[in-house]
Amino acid sequence: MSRLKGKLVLITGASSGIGAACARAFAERGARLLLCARRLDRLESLAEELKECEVHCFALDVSRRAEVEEKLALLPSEWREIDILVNNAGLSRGLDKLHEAEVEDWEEMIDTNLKGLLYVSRAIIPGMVERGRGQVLNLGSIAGHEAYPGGSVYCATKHAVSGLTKALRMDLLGTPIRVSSVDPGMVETEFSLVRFHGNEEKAAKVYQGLTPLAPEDVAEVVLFCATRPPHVNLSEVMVLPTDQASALLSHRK
Ligand code: NDP
Ligand code: 8X3
Repeated sequence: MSRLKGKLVLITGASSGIGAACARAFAERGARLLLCARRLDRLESLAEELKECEVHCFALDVSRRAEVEEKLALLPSEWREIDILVNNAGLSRGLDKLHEAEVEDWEEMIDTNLKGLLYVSRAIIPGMVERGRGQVLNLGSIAGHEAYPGGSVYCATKHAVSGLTKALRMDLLGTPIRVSSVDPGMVETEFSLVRFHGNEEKAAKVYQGLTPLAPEDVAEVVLFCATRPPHVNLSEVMVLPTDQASALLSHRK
């Protein structure tokens, strides 16, 4: 029987890309899904697609601390005992030199990728500790291991995710709760469109001449982490397209 049957999985940023692909992958294995993001209409369409499975969607901006605390505390009772938290919500804004970049872009990345992930984790992990079961899967990035020009603050947030994931694993040592980070290279999602503030031409260039990962490729890795036996914790998994060797080195035809 699937290890995930009936397990309650909370996925942040499930309205697009990797988060939506994770929702589909967990749904196929019989999990119950709590899906959140800011675009509720997108979540509702996804829930409609997954109607064979139990899904509860709600609008949540992870960067708003009071909203995170309130909405997660007010979940209906049958949706409170979260077994698996997929901290996926995140974005990049801009690819500008640090001394030329927009401060608003930095704040959005820090507030979402770092503070948002922390707010959600702080709200959910105490219940896992109390119940003596749970798993936290954080979406890091190759940008959490390497830096690249123009990526200063995005890379800083993903380095921070790497650091806090390691420390959290230490904090939870002695409990059965597993903590992993899944760290992809280039994945074709709305990520680059968001980075370039909706400029489709610039976004398309990121993947030109190479085969990037699809969001489903990353979801399979997340699912693999979630389906290991309880004594096995994949602490950190980096997954790159074959056409990418490092943050700065890709093969393009
Ligand atoms: P997408 O832009 O396709 O998806 C990002 C998701 O995050 C959306 O569902 C978006 O939903 C949600 N989100 C953004 N801001 C917030 C917020 N404030 N509150 C709640 N949800 C939010 O990009 P990806 O799927 O590629 O990105 C998912 C994760 O993977 C991110 O953490 C990203 O950094 C990471 N990653 C991506 C890589 C890539 O190359 N694509 C590579 C490595 C890591 P909404 O707008 O509806 O709120
Ligand atoms: C997304 C991958 O290389 O664009 O985290 O930063 S990269």
